[in-house]
Amino acid sequence: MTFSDTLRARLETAQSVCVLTGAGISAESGVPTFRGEEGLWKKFRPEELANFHAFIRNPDLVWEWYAYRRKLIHEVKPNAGHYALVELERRVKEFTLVTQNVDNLHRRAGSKSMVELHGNIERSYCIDCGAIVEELDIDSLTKAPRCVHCGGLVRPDVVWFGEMLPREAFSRAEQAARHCDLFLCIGTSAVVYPAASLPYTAFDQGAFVVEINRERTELSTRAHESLLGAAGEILPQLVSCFSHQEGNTP
Ligand code: BV8
Ligand code: ZN
Repeated sequence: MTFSDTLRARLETAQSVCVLTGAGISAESGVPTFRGEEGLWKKFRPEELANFHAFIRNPDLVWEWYAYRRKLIHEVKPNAGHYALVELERRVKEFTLVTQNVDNLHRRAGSKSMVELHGNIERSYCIDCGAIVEELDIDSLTKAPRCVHCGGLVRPDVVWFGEMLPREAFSRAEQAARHCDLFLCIGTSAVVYPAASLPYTAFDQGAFVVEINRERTELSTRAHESLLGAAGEILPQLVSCFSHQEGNTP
């Protein structure tokens, strides 16, 4: 892919980079996205599964759906797009990766400076006493487990629709969007708020906003550059344009 001279210049001079990723960056690992033809919402209704009331109404159904997604995630690996962001983190002085994904693939690829806005499917907690549940052999469970301390229902540690994002996580993400000079928005339909507000926050303070997506989104008309294609192909080429900054060579 050829990049414009403006984009190249921005990549070479960027001092502070903020990246927002969505389900699209994991698509090439084999993880289904939410919207689009093969999306999860085509088969399942988010209202029935990704919200607290659905969980209280039918905890075993919701738990089974997350167990299915967790099992699928255990069978896949990070892809070239995830690894390109690990390399980018090594090359720039200030770097924050903000992900909407709950699939843990960025962490498995080796990303360090990262914010999980919507939680992580590998973690669970008790809705009554809040106890974090680690030791459960979750994959063998088909029913929503009960807390060993108080008997309360155990839920996945993900942010459902209608729930607040973790305060510290979102404020870190906002800070990064406010102070970056380059914002990369990768593999997201940019429709779920407040995560989708971050590229606009960056744009409004003068950052150069680049979108990488297989198709155009609501953000495409506002981004300075919209690169159409697969994240796993574009990102390695994009990252190779960043020169190592002193004090950051591995
Ligand atoms: C909140 C986690 C404050 C769990 C998810 C009414 C009542 C309450 C709230 C609202 C309301 N109306 C609107 C809202 C706000 C709501 C919202 O934004 N709704 C939208 C849909 C209109 N937001 C919330 O509820 C948030 N909380 O607002 O709290 C509040 C509280 C009470 C009352 C009012 C307000 C919570 C949002 C978090 C919800 N949790 N999931 C789980 O994963 O199971 S959302 C879900 O969507 C995922 O987390 C996902 O991360 C997120 C965004 O989706 P994407 O990642 O963008 O994925 P998508 O499939 O959409 O797109 C993939 C893209 O990749 C596509 O563009 C595709 O072209 C591209 N692509 C595909 N392959 C590739 C690729 N790109 C590059 N390369 C490829 N190879
Ligand atoms: Zn408990």
